[in-house]
Amino acid sequence: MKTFLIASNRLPAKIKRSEEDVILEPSVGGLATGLRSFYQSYDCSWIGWPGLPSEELDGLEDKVAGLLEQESCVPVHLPSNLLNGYYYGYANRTIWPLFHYFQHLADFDSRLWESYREANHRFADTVASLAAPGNFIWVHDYHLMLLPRLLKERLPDCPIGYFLHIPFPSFELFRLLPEREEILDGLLGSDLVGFHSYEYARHFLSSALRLKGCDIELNKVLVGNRTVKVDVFPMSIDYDQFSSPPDLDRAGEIIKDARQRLGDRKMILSVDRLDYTKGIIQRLQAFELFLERNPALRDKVLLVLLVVPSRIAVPQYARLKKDIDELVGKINGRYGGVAYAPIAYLYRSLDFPDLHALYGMADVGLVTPVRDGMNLVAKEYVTAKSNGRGMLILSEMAGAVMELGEAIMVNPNNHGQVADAIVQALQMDEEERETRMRAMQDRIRRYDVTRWAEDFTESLDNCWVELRQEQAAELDPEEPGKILEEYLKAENSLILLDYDGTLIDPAEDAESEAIDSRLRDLIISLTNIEGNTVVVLSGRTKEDLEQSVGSEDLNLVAEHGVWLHDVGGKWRMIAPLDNRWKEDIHPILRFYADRTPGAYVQEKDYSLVLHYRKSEPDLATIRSSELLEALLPSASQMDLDVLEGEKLIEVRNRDVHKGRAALHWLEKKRWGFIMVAGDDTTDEDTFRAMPDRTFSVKVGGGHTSARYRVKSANELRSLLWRMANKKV
Ligand code: ADQ
Repeated sequence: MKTFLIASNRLPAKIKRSEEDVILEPSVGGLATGLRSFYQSYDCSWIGWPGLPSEELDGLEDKVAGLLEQESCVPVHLPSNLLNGYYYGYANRTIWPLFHYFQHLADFDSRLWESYREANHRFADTVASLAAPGNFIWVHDYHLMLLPRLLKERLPDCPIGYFLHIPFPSFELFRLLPEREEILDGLLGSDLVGFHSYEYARHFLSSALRLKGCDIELNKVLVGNRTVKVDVFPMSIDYDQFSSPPDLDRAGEIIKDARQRLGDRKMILSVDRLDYTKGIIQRLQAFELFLERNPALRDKVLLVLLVVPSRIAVPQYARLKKDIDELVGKINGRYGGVAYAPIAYLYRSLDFPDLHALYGMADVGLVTPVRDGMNLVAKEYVTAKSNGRGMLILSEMAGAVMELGEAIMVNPNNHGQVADAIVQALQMDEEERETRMRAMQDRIRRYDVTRWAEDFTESLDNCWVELRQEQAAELDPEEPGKILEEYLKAENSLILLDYDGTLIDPAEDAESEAIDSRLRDLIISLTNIEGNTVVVLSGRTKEDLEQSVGSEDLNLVAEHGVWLHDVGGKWRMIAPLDNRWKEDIHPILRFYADRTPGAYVQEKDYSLVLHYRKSEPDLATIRSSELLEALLPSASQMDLDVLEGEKLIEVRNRDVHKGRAALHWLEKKRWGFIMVAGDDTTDEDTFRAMPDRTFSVKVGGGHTSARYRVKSANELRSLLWRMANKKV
């Protein structure tokens, strides 16, 4: 059985003080209930803060640990000064507002950040002390965004998944965060990062691209020699629990009260945690407008406004509570009578039977957050209306809209639209309500919370298997083992080396004359060893390549295989080539370069290249796919290959590639040892053109057909130096 370690800020059970003792209470809330069945079917430990500052548990730590152990929970104790900076501070006063697009409420204070970092380190210490190689680690939410990286460094043999329960904002917002790069680094320590919606995943990828310059292949981010998968897992609820009939015997007085007060009025239900993102003020304003515009309906409805206390220690929440109290008072004062008030306001947490019964009674579920990662209340309400007799009004700004498209959609800031939606929901005919509600219920049933958890963990498992396959080729330049052994045994060796990205790192080594000259020494040393044939293959022009490595005493390939140069010989073309096609293709490339700031066209003897390394990445992606489409018809007519390289598109004669050029040397004799090293897609041609026994080495991350991998150009050079020094 797999072992899972789950880490989240809160545990599924919370500690409460009673006199001199402590007791354990189950936590409510989506994550705790959602993961319960998953949690019970695996060997799991849950690591989190037990809900009280450590000072309040002084002397009771053993008792707390014992109680939590019975629930397979392990506490991370945090003192109140740290909690203030980490939980009430950076998590809820910086990240929460910023990620929900309330930028004006975000507090950028480096002291809060320090606490956040410290708390994440404490979580890392606890998780690392419990983990064994092969354990699966699942980190949750915005409180612990640094944790994946801290764990990856200490537990390289554990798959790490991370799920964000709130929106990931657009790059324009995210870039405002002073610690944006540390946060991204933290998240990119995971093997799998999950979001509720595609939009959040897209924003995350865009930030990784723009801020870290990471290479992205579809939904995979290449980080050094690792791949991080990014995917969408819309969280759901326990369908069976909410779809079963409410247990009215267990429901309390509150339900009796509600029935009496309701009479034959229709009930509109609003349920949220106290939070400015939930749009409670805007909802009340819209309800007021509804009452104003519809005098005939005034005494026919009751809005039950249920608000759960939350984060009241954060000043904005205390202020919001006051504003809600006042607005409810104002509306009730204006539209209520002696025996009736249009809003029944409850500021408390309800037990499940009460909440469930209220969902069952409500004719309309009014869920209008101004921004919400998902919103489980909407799914709970729809599921609880198994008689099909309710209607959901849902904000476009909730992540849940993607799955609840049959609800009446509203913009929560458009009070007129929300007021009209209430009328529409109240007056909708039975058949239409039922059809819409059933469609939503079916979808929630198919993807309930258990499916969600399984989907995430299976996906993490798959990532790990893929990763291990990729890692199987990892080569330690200091201990190259078989590769060196075979090389030393062989009487004659063919060594084919790509230049940019393989022998030199374009970011770190470019334009460095010291590197160029040391590299020349290395290539010459290897070439001078008896029996060795070394070839440097490049996409550069022959002039450019000569300038970097010289030419006289080297075997070289320029322009991806158009030009060949043998030791002591002259440059010659691989085959007679025609380049008249350039007249037609050049204007197309230039047209795209002119419309893409930072892009330019390079003309080589037998190819044309559009470079866009310096362009705005999103625009470059759009333009390059447009360009590929525009080039396709001409390319097939003129027998040209269109190639996507590292931030470039190259057009060249078909069948001219490094692989073909490599054959020129491969076919010269029967080699005892063959090695090929490369870093990008153009080198994959060479890897594939070689016999199976070839020692192919990929430099850096990403998919490859090579057998081995080293992390960087620097590592490859170390390996080559060892080869040069061992056999002199
Ligand atoms: P929340 O912001 O807490 O969660 P939500 O998804 O609506 O928002 O979950 C609230 C939970 O609290 C629901 O399960 C609901 O039943 C319960 N609840 C609400 N009022 C209650 C009351 N008075 N008494 C008892 N229980 C009550 C965050 C993100 C969301 C995301 C979830 C899950 O902000 O966008 O959907 O995580 O990922």
